This record gives sequence, C-alpha cells and structure tokens, in this order.
Amino acid sequence: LRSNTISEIANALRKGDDFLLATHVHPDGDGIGAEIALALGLKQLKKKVTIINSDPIPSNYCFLPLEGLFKDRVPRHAFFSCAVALECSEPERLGKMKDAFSGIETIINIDHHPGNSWFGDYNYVRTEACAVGEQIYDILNALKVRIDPGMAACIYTSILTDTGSFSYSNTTWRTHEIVEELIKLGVSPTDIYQEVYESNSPGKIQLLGQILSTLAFSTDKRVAWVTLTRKMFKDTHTSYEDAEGMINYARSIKTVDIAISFTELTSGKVKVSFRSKSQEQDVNKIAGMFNGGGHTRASGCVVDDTLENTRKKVLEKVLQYMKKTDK
Ligand SMILES: [Mn+2]
Repeated sequence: LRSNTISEIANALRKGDDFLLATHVHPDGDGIGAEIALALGLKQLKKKVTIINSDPIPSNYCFLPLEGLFKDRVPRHAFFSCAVALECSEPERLGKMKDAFSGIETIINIDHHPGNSWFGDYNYVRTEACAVGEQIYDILNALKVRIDPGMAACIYTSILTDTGSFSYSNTTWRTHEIVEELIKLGVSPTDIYQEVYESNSPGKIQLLGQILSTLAFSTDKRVAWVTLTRKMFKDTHTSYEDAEGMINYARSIKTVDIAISFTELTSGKVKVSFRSKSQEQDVNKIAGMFNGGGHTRASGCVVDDTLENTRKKVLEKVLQYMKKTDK
C-alpha cells in the first residue's frame, strides 16, 4: 500500500460533484479546521459540499466560517458522489457517519496518523504533516484554489491546536513556513488564540479544578494520571469536549514521562488517553495492548470495564512497559 500523490488526490477531488465531508467523533481543532477549509475550497470550484460530523462542534471553534456548511444528520434521499474522511485512522472513527460513508462510491481518506488503516479508495496519509490542516493547505494549492482569510483562519486553527501552540515535536520549519503564508493572508494569531483558548466557561475551569485534585503518581513520579468521572461533568455542567487537553497538565510536570487520563464514558466504558514526552516511550504501543492506537506521543483506547479495574490494568501495563524500555 502506498499513499496517493497529491495530484492524484487533487484529480479525484476535481472529478467529484456532490461531496460529503466528516471528521472523527468528538471533533477537535484540526479536524474541524481541515474540513471547513476543504469545503470552502471545493465551493470555490463550484462543487456541492455538506459537512456532517458524528458530534457537535465545541463552542470555541464556532468563530470559524461555518456559514451553512454543516448539517446535523444525513438528509433523506441525499446523494453524494464522493466522501472525504478527515483525521480518521479507520472508518470507526467516523462514529455515526460510518454507515453513510459506506454507501458512497468514492471515499477519500486524508489523515496523518501512523496507524491509518487505508480504508479509502484514495488515501492521502502523511505522518510527517503536523496537522491534517497542513495537508489541506497543500491540496488547496494543488487545486489552485485561492486561499481566502476565512480558509486561512481554519488552517491556522488546525495547526495551532495540533502542535500544542507550536510546542510539540511535530512543529517544523514547514509548519512555520505555512503559518507565515497564513498570516500574510490576514490571520491574526492573537484573535485566534483568544477564540480557541480564552473562551472558557466558568464550569470548564471548575472542571479543571476537580480533575487536578485527582492527580496521582507512580512511586518514581515518572507516570502521572488524572481521573474524570461522569459526576464531575454533571456537577460543573460541562461535556467531554471541555476536558480536551487537560491531560497536558499531568504531562507538564518535569519528572513525568507518561501522562494518562481515565475518563468514565456515559456508556459505562472508560476512555484512556496517553501522552508521552519522548520517542523512547511509545504510547501507541501501550494503547495497542488495549485495541487502541494513535501516535508515538499521543494515543488512546476504550476499555470495557469499571474505572477502578481499568486504572489497575492499564497502570500495570504502563509500568511493565517502562521497566522494559529502561533496560
Ligand atoms: Mn490532527
């Protein structure tokens, strides 16, 4: 299997007429920025485009030019000739949209996760891209689309959020080269930063307080974890989206190599997220032990067990893994 070239992707997009775009469940800044930028680019080429995600857009991304692009569900008798999955390593990541995709003739899979299952008729998978937004930037240029300020804001949001505000190891000269172009096109880094990171509700910060009070460590303080219960979300009137990025507080501790968050889902299952600080601690492997996946330094899995049992099982594997890699 090989990734299609950018011109093959551009040709496939040129051929389509009616597009359905979607990103993964619990959409993040990268998925949302990428799908809106691509939708606006396709509209410039006079294509029909609809975006339908499995879950709603978090409020801090609603400043982006959503302008009638989104629908809540697939309309009856809708016809799409081409579907584009953004930032989905496998069809399951599409959530409720998985079935809608399976009936569409051409599927284009655009992603930067190393574990991508190549489920598309066309696959544009570039693990070296800092964000799917970067891949969309390249695709829009290949399509000779004029990137307007709204599209630039979307791509900037993708890159800002997926690089942890230009701090993660995926930040390269290429990242900054694209950002240079985006700023020239009218992006205001200050405005976007405020919209994305300084638009918190009081409840979200109360939730943060509750989460941090659960912070716990391994004896050598190299592993830190936090626990998020359903009750915390209920008490603070918040949702899962409000907990995005909170694991990074555990990772920000100097002694910590691996940070973990355990989130109790409404289904009763437990979502486990992993963050690692170095290439040596490959948390993609750890998530893989529980049928999950992701990147070397950021991964996740869902465990069908109680919060307490999951914590025990996962921590055991993590400590075992660290002992092995230390040798
Ligand atoms: Mn991404």
